[in-house]
Amino acid sequence: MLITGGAGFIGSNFIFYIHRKHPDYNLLCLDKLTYAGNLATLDSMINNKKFKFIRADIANRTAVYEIFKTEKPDVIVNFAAESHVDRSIENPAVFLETNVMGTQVLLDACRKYGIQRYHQVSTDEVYGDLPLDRPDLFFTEKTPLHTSSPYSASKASADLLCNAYQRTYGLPITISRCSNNYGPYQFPEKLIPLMIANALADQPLPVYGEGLNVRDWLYVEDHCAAIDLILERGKEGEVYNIGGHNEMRNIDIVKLICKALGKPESLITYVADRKGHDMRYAIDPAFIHQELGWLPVTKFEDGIQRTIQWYLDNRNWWETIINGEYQKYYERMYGNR
Ligand code: NAD
Ligand code: TDX
Repeated sequence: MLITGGAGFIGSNFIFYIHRKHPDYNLLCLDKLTYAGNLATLDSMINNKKFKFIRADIANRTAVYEIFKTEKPDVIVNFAAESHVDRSIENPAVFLETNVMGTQVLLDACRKYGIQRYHQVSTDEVYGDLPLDRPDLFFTEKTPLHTSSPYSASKASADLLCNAYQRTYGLPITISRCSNNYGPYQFPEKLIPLMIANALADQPLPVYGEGLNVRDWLYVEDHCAAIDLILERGKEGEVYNIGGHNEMRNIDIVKLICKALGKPESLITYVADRKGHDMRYAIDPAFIHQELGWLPVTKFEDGIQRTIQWYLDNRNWWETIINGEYQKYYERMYGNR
């Protein structure tokens, strides 16, 4: 199984999950190790005989073809992406390069060398957003694509390419669109780890706008389990929405983190809103439940406690990141906000 982007947040959790669940699988991780990829995350796998790591860019056709030629993967799960909305607003180009062109290179490699299954890890952001005053509305697999940010536009483009390669060339492709993930090893530029890290340092907690935007949070392992099921029993050409009906306002998440860490809510600082900020995401997971029997197992109350404890126990992992290139990004993003 070739796992691209496996040195990032969800990809690394997927590698751990798959290795536990299917210890006989040979796993190959391909990752460019951008600012978001961290080989230290994969420390526990590096010397494992069932695991191999190759540093490469999915948009580098020569490198990708060479890997397909020599490694002959049966299955590929594509997590590799530029994944942060705020960075896509700053600089969209690299999002198109990795998320669109990179996906195309992988699909072409599958055409050339053959594949049993290509799985594209997509996002609920391809559906755009829902209004706050219509709690009865949810994203289903039939909801039209309607993107807001360069990030979501690049992910939707990749999905359309996957559909086209499935229909035109008959490639065995599945797509999943998941809601917001949280859990261990998430890069501290994203809401939950950023607030944990800042709170622990008694730094301001920058909430965009009024903090009323709603996200539908899923523990990362539940996402991994859903992908594993899709690989085993999903139907080629199908899209599966993944989410656990766990909608929360940003401000409530930040207050919960303050409480859990014994920090005052006076740290909360309202800052300029994100441009084009999506109001509400909410997945209807009925299809994957009915078709594959998937249901999330981790309750938010447990998952968030486990996540906060993980960041307390693994300070070294995220403090190293925060002390590096990330500092310049933080200054650019939040300095004059
Ligand atoms: P992440 O940013 O933590 O990790 C991305 C990984 O991809 C990193 O290891 C990075 O080095 C690697 N990468 C980037 N560009 C690459 C390239 N050109 N070639 C090879 N590797 C490259 O992202 P994440 O949060 O783990 O997200 C993984 C996937 O899941 C993405 O496709 C994202 O769109 C999707 N997704 C994320 C969420 C979420 O809440 N985080 C929700 C739904 C879907
Ligand atoms: O400092 C912050 N303050 C703040 O109020 C940050 C970083 C975020 N926010 C808000 C913006 C969003 O409404 O919190 C919410 C969550 O923000 P992010 O963690 O950046 O996630 P989001 O934009 O919702 O996108 C995430 O979920 C879908 C992932 O980053 C994507 O990769 C995934 O596709």
